[in-house]
Amino acid sequence: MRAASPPLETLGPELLSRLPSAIQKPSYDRAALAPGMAHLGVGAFHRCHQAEYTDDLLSHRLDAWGVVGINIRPPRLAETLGSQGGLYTRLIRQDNHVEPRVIGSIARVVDSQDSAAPALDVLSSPEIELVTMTVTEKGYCHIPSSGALDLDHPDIVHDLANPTMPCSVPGILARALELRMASHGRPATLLSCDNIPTNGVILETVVQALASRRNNGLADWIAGNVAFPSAMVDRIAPATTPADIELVARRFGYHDAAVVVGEPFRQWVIEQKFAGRVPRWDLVGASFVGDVTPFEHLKMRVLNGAQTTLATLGVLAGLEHTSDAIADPLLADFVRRMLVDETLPTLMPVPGVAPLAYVEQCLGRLRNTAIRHRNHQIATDGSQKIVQRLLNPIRDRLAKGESIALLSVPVAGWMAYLIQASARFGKRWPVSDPYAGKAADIAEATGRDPEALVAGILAIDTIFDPGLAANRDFRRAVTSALDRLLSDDPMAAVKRSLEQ
Ligand code: CS2
Repeated sequence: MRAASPPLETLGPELLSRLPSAIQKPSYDRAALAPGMAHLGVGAFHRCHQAEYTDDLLSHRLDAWGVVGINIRPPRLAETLGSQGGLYTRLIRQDNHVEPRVIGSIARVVDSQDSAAPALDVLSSPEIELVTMTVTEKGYCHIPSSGALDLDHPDIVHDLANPTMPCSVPGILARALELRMASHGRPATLLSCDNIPTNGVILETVVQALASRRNNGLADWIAGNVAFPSAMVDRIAPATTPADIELVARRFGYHDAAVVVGEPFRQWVIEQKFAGRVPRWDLVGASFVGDVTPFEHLKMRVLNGAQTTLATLGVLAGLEHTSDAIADPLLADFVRRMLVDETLPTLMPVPGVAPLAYVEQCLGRLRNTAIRHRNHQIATDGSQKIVQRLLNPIRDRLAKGESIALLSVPVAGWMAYLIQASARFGKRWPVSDPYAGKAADIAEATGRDPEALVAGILAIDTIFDPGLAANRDFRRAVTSALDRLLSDDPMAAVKRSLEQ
């Protein structure tokens, strides 16, 4: 009988010097890091993006910023990153190629899921000069169609009643700034790294909406001392799976519960608008620019638009990952035609970018078979994503009287996904979207008649602004696409949309 193999050692500071030489690791003194910034929402994307840029700065001795990572929502960080001293493995994967690196820029982690107090302690301390965040689109508690704070959001209702012990991201940030104003008064930069257009403006709007209700000068203090730059962030980094943890164990011989996997491509364009110091991320590949708008539109409408299209149509066709969906010639053809014919003409010129080459680069990235990005993951919270990815280019085209025959198909795909996914995928992947319940109610009330169904869903004015919802061309295009998707095999429906 073979003896059971000993349990693998877990990644941590003691293991660093014994890691296989193929693994790049922090060469700087982590004990000397002075955490000048905090990050809210330490998920796969942060670990694969901003934390890596900061690690680059530290590795090249260009700056000495460390990060305090905070989660105010699950998962808890203490048992994973915390017990590994903040260290984790970042794998860059392209088809058969794997490039491992241990990242050390997260100096400390804080769990604040049970109460806002631990997060407020960090965010209000004078050492913290910058707060970055990846809290997902819905974390801002804004109304997607208008960008205003959603005063009916249950977390905002809670925070208005309990301003000193808030639970939402805007509430926690407003309270932290209030504590800063009342104690040391030091300025701060709050840098959103979520996929929302003008994310800095949205963040400022939701924080100021709460601050202006305080009547203690907070709103004015924020206006004079806090900067909210917008940023465009890009790297495909799906949620970590047990297979990723297993890969590290098998190939490199240690256990790491906080592994992240990303593609080689990365981009970060940040509006140059700071209060106080900011890490020199521009020295390691990020760009500081005067206006991020053209970059945001390009990325959200092309890359993210393609992802949402492949995800919703792919899921309906029973395809698991983005790379499976784009491997289907019909879906690939559909997405390319949609992007080239309808999306690109809505974009403003972007310095240094050739639009057609950018489309091909994005499609190439989505074909990377080593990135197991589940269509269901991308379809999650679709209601918070379609405005910037699909509805904004649709609105621009309608204003010029241009066709939206292709862009309306993924909008209908999103509706079909919301309506059909629970029945079709059930417990395997429950639909997760703040509007899933509402869509199901509308489907039931209308007996799934496409015209009534579309009318019901377009009446959700927090997603569809009234002007768009009332547009007859839009309504007609979405209704006919939804009709086909609900009655045909989804692939046949996509084919018919291309033949129109
Ligand atoms: C994806 C994004 O899940 C999603 O919504 O579309 O996370 C996407 O992978 C990133 O924006 C890429 O930068």
